[in-house]
Amino acid sequence: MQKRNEIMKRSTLGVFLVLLVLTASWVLAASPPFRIQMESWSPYFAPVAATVTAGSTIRWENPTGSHHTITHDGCRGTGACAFDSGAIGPDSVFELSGLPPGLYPYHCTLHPIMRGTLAVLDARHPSEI
Ligand SMILES: [Cu+2]
Repeated sequence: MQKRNEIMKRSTLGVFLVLLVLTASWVLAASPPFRIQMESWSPYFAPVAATVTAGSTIRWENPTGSHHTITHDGCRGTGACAFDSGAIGPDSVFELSGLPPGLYPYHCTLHPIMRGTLAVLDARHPSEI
């Protein structure tokens, strides 16, 4: 009887742990995207310097009346091009996820005066970029 109670306790703990992991992964998967708003006036992105942790989804929203792009600065030279949205129309969004930790300056190819920076931090080492 003693042994049976022990088995019951362990299996209850096991079920609890499985439920905990499932709940945690659901919460993480359901976390809302980090939002960056495009604007028609300086500094053109709000926030213009954004910081997120790796694994986050970043969503650029275009409430302006013009098309814009979200283009990593590496795309215009010989560097590595991390992302390039193509034209994002009015009232449209561009979502990005899965970026490795790093610093990503970006611009709009249609209006090169529009410039922003995205910092993706390693969640385990948030002080390093
Ligand atoms: Cu633009």
